[in-house]
Amino acid sequence: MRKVPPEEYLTKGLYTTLGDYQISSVDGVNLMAEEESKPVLVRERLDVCELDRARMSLLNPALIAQKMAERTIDENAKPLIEMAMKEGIETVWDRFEMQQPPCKYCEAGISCSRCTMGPCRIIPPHRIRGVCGADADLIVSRNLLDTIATGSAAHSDHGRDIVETLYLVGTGKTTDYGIADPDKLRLIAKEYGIETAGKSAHELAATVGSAMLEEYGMVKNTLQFLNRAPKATREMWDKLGISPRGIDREVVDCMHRIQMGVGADYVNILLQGLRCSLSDGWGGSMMGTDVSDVLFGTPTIKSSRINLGVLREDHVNIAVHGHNPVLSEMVVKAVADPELVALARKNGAKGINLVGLCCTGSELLMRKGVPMTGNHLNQELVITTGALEAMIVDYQCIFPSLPRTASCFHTLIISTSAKATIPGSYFFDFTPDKGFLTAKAIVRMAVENFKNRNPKRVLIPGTPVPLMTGFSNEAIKNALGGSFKPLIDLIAAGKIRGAVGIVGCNNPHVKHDYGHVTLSKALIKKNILCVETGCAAIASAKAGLLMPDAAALAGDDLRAVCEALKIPPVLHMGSCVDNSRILVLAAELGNALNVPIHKLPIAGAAPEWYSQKAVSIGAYFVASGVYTVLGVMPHISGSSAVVSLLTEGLKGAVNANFAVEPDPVKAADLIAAHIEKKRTGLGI
Ligand code: XCC
Ligand code: SF4
Repeated sequence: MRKVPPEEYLTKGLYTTLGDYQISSVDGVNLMAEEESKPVLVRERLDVCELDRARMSLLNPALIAQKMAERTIDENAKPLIEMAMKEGIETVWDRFEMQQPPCKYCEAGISCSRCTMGPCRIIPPHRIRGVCGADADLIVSRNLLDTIATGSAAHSDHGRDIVETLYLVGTGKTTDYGIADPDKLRLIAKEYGIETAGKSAHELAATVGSAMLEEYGMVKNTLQFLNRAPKATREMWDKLGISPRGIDREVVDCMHRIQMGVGADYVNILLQGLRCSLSDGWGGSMMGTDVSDVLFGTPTIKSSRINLGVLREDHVNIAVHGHNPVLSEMVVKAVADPELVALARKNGAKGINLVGLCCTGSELLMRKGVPMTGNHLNQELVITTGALEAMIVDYQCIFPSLPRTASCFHTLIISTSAKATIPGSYFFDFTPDKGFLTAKAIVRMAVENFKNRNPKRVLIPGTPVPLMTGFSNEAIKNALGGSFKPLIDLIAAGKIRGAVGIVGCNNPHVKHDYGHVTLSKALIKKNILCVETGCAAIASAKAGLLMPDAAALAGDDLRAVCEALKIPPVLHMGSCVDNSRILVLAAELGNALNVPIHKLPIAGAAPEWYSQKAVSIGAYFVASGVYTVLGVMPHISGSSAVVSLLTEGLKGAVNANFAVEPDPVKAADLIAAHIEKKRTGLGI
């Protein structure tokens, strides 16, 4: 295949169209099947595999066995990790090893390259200020604010895409999507003070969509959903001056403060971090969750299956990876299209098997029961099964290296967001106005690719684990008979000591899934209910904790509750934007008891977090009054002032703080002690 020189790449526009380069088929795949939606090869098709694999020397089998055991507790992942090492297919763990040891200045957060007077590092005792005069406290806090703003922007921009879709549905600019939960839309409209009488769901969609889009700007100067929080919590924010004003505004304010010569006081900088995170949790993410429920349905309790074993040898396998249900919901529709199913059969497959990965997988799992392959560190392994025809990605948490992994197999990586084009992927410009047509073209490409699969290279390990999902607040209330009162009574009676939101990612710093599963098990043993989202929930699911029979692992009281209600001791509440469901749950408990969130016997934990988004989540948990324990140390150790503010000082401001504890068993002890203290405070 002809390589595209960069100058040509630039002059021909952002993408190299397949037409320009006469690539009408790759490995026999007809890429021009759909007239309306044509894929575009981003830059060039990667074919680095042979070279790379030759470069990786043959490892001794004992070392392979040792690494396999050290890297994960996911039994289905192990055979694939082993195969990848034997065949020299690079994975995240190999790259992690190659990055060791890390730069100690970056790790401590005391390097700065914000401007060209630098880059600067703080090296005590003499080099204690950057060229501009910034000291360690300022450099660390600016770096942290940058991280929070990035995470908040990612969540909130995802929320914007969902809200925009609602608006397009309401104004008739797309007919591919409908209003799946008009009742929820009406409730939201009322919260916004919008008259609902006599209005159709579509009219309301337009009005609510427009009102929500306004909250991204700065005319209104407040966010509607902040009013869901208990009054005392809102007063705390106002007093501290951290009530968010507008979603985009808070992100821009952060970026302004970290420009050289603006923010100079680390306390002021970190407070803005809290404000920006609140605009994510109670703003962008909460809109993302609620509007996704309106468009695609509020999750109800249902069953499904999980792990790499959900791939099927005799089916066309398609994985959706990323975060945005606007794409994945259309793919769900497309894989059921009779024409495409017939095409799959014509190509020799028994049908089309759609599976999820990471948060977009959680969205589909919660609402549709679509089976799930795994979490963040499973993403390359899904490809190495050799049974995946296409991985369709949107944005966030997608390894840029996926096309390299795919080049060792027949798998196509299909990117769909103009924000996240990936060299070596086939790009479809996915927009809601022609969502279904594009999804169909993508699925057709995957189906046609089935004949390129090499059956000799297929390795689908093990059998899937069953799970129970769909625990939206609405579904939990339903299961409890219509309100949270029975839950409150159980907590008051001490049958459930409290609840913990376990959230966040995988990170090669931690043995894959070990942090999540160990912490969850330790907490349920102490009669503490776990509510989980994102990759944490997926880890627990793979370990069987999302099944009612996992109650056998819980303490006696929690076990009895789970058995009576026929629910698991670990509840799956959704993707990472759905951490807003945990905020709403906390708010509703606080409102019912008429106390601020910080007085509740609840906590948060992120045992394996990696992402900037996770920092924003942790920050809005703490800013909302939820004590939060991290399993991975953020890059802040270079400033004892910042560390002490986050782990102690914040108690005086938001009545909550961060703790860092890499050992999940010890983290469970910290959390249990905190919950008991809060129970005493409430007199229960
Ligand atoms: Fe990404 Fe959301 Fe983290 Fe998983 S948990 S690694 S952010 S997919 Ni959200
Ligand atoms: Fe150095 Fe200050 Fe520039 Fe950072 S902002 S690179 S500390 S001079």
